[in-house]
Amino acid sequence: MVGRGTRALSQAPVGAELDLLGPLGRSFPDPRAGRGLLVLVGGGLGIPPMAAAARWAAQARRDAVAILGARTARYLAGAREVAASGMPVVTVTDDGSAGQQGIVTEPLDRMLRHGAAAAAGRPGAANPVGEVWACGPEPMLAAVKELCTAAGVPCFVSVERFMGCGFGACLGCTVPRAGGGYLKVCQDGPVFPAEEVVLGGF
Ligand SMILES: Cc1cc2nc3c(=O)[nH]c(=O)nc-3n(C[C@@H](O)[C@H](O)[C@H](O)COP(=O)(O)OP(=O)(O)OC[C@H]3O[C@@H](n4cnc5c(N)ncnc54)[C@H](O)[C@@H]3O)c2cc1C
Ligand code: FES
Repeated sequence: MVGRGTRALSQAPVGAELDLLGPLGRSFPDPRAGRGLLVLVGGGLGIPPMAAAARWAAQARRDAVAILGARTARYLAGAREVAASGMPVVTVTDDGSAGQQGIVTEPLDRMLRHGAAAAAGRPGAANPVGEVWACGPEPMLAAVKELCTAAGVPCFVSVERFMGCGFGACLGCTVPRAGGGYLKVCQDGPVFPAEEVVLGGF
């Protein structure tokens, strides 16, 4: 346990009253509004937030699949909770200690390509992968964005920054906006349409 806040939370007894501020910022879009197969991509510590997203998609009866990746089986925390939503889960680890050996972009690339190939046989048909939601390390988000852009599939990324205030006052959490300027991750995000942000600098 490194941080004071996490230690305090871990030591709070069951039933303790906590003072919380939220919800803040923008979440992933309403899964009922999207079309086609929803692919959730979680990398490392980006897997636990995907458990809530998976439950939301399942409650909305959205056709969805999850791709979860971590360095080793030990770092797959939250994968069981994602699977509990009932959606199929593809697991990858860097060392092959759980699931397929590889990184999350490999199965995502296959899904996007096969989807595009299947759609190619049906003129006018859209790629069956309708939307991708991603949370994880920023190089992973950048790689996921690149694949989705190439496939023409809408992509939403959950971006992380160290946050001072959480409600737009301190400007400590900015991410470059595509086309110039900056966006506040706490208020404008943390979830952004991937094309709105420049990724890779964190
Ligand atoms: C409650 C909570 C909320 C969070 N909220 C957010 C959030 O809003 N946004 C956010 O981004 N993160 C969020 N995170 C995760 C964030 O805290 C971590 O910093 C981040 O996920 C890094 O994890 P890691 O170091 O374990 O990743 P790593 O172990 O370095 O990587 C995990 C996996 O990502 C994939 N990967 C890594 N690098 C690449 C690459 N270059 N190309 C392709 N694939 C790659 C691989 O499959 C790898 O196995 C949250 C975590 C928690 C617990
Ligand atoms: S955390 Fe203060 S502006 Fe975002």
